[in-house]
Amino acid sequence: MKKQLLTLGLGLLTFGLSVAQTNNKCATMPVYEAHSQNPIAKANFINAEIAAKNWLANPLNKIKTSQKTNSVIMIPVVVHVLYKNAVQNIPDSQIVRQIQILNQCFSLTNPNYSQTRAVFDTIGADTELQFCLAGIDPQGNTTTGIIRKSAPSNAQFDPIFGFDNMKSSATNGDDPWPNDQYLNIWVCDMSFFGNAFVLGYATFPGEVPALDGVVIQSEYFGFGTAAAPNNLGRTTVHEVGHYLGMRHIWADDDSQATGQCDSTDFVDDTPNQAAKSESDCNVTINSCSAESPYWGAIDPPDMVENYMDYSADACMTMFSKGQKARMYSFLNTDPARVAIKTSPAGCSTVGLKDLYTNFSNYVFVYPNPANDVLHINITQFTPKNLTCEIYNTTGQLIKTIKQLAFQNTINLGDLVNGMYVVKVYNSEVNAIKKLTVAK
Ligand SMILES: [Ca+2]
Ligand SMILES: [Ca+2]
Ligand SMILES: [Zn+2]
Repeated sequence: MKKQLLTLGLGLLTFGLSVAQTNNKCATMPVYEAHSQNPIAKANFINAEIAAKNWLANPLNKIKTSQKTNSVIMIPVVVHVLYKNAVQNIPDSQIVRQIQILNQCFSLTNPNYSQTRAVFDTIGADTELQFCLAGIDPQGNTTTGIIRKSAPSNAQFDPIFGFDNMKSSATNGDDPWPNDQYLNIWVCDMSFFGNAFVLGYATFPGEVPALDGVVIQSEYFGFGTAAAPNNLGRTTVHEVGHYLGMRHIWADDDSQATGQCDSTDFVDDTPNQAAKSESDCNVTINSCSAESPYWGAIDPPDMVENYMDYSADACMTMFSKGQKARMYSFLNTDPARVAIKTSPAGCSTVGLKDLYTNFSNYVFVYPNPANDVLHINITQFTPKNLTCEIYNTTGQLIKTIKQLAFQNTINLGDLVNGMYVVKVYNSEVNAIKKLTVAK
């Protein structure tokens, strides 16, 4: 056992160092390798993969997943916020916002889907999976679906020496809720010597219940405090993809400088890809020309739009239909993933109430000071018929924008420098923000 742990530590240490050097994002694969050292877990992973492949080999199932059923599966989420300081105790609005981003990305209603290149825009998938903060806790009581727990400042959650510590109260973390009823997401500080080199990691179907779920570095959850390129909540979308069985689109064979085209993510319509993207949006790369029969005579470029690449968040727009099929192959075979589809946990209405009580916390107006363009982002369960009005300091109405969406871009070209008041409201909610225009 000791030897195993030592190997594990060294393996992850190497990973950590290589991450720091190469701008990696996700620790899912090294964690998978580490967990697989437990023979029971390893057998479970293999069995989950075989069962899923067999399910998908049935042509009827393949057809089923390629069509929209118009019945949405709701997955209840519990978010364990573990904080060592006030900043890491992220606000409800940031959590609710992440849930909305998940829902947009999994239903193809993310605003940036329109940027998807034409070669891929017919294979984007509405996965018909949605997520909500859980409404009932394991004891049967109503809940916000959010747990907050203060951790000592010396608590280690890094994936080198504090491996999986966030998943147990015995190691300053928080125990998971049953993984057959809840998707557990731990939001915590995984930095190592002050270096947050891991954005997140997840466990694949077949994981033991005590470790199953997703872990995200605090500032990357929701529209957190992180700067581009990892600022639009796609880290959690990527990790929930892993939780549903998705592999990296380049299939993790890029350890050699030249990359490789001979491995697979087990999905036909995601093009073969030699190496991960480097947190960018390089649409010129076509790293592999040998593609699956799905593509026929076409040799598509690398799908940097895919959530399972390492592209910049702003570039990530889609899961493919083939990935949706693979998700459903686990959702129909892995016992925990099958069970969560009919979880009795329901959806929290408590979080929703907070949105109406503290609407201002859910309205993001930036940049401030602004130049020519202002963004107004509004978070989940965006109330209908929202109007934005911009007033100058004498109370004169300068600009009106009706029917605000989740994300709005407003041209300020006609505003002179000075102070303004931005009002966002409908018949039920009202938020006031101060704005400086400086050109
Ligand atoms: Ca593929
Ligand atoms: Ca190609
Ligand atoms: Zn990953």
